[in-house]
Amino acid sequence: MKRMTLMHFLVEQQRADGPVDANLRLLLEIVSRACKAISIAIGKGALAGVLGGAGSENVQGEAQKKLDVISNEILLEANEWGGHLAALASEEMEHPHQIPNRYPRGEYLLVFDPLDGSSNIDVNVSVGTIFSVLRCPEGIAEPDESAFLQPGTRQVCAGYAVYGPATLLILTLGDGVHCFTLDREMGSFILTQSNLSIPADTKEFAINASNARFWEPPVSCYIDELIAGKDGPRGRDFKMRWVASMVADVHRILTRGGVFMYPRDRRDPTKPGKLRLMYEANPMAFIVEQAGGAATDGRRRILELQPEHLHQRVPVFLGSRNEVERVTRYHLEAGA
Ligand code: P6P
Repeated sequence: MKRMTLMHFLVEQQRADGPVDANLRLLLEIVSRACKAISIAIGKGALAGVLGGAGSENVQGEAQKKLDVISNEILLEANEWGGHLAALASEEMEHPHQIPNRYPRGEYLLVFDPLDGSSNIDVNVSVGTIFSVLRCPEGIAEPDESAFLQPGTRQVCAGYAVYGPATLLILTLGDGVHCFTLDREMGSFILTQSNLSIPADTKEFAINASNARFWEPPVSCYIDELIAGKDGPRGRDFKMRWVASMVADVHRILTRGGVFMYPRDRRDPTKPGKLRLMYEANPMAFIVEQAGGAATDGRRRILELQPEHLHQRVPVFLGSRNEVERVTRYHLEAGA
């Protein structure tokens, strides 16, 4: 494959009269540069004194890691001045962040999880940044939470960076999924794979099985069948993987197939799942569908859910289409 940088790719996309205009191109170049800075900060680990807790909690009531806060700051500072954004929202901030008056505003809304899976940081396991881009509704000067509450089908683009053995940037603009690998010497993201495709069938499933006693019956039935393997109704054996870092689990599925599940469970009826719709489920669902996979909340297509608040949680079933359709069917057959 001819070496093409992310910038070159975006210029080509802009020429191709697709969704990429100058401001979206600037937005994506800035986000990719912020992900590079996060990758460098993470890569220093204990040498930079950035491991461990920040001594604060985020809006979810979860203890923040120093790198959660650092990553959030990197993305905020990188995106304030460019004139491409109307506002930003993040898992780490209760309310949307307004663009300071000294800078121009643009038409896009950026919503992100600056460092997903950060509980894995201190044990040196892959983590990532997840982002989603929406258009700000017409005529809104100060976008508040309501401006962000759009279904996932309205996403202009979505992507994630995964900070693993290599730092990768995965991006969809609504016309396939593309993978860029960070060339650390050049400091550029290089296109290394285009039009990623998730196999419709798989032998791998990803779920935190320690929550089994809290699952709804359709989930228990589906997982029991996978565990029964060739002696059960599925007639073949399956393997389980669970990194507990959504970006790492989703990237494996994007690369070789699989089904990722974080179901609703009976522990806390106020929390219909752990993962957040706006900056985890929606961007990942957009990417997975663009790669030929499927993504539901057990009953409905994730991208069609109407968000009710910024930090809303949803159950997530995504990945190889035939498996997602099966577990979704089990939910629908079980009724409400
Ligand atoms: P559990 C990370 O905290 C995260 O939000 C996702 O990245 C990951 O898939 C999930 O939570 C892991 O949850 O309950 O297994 O720790």
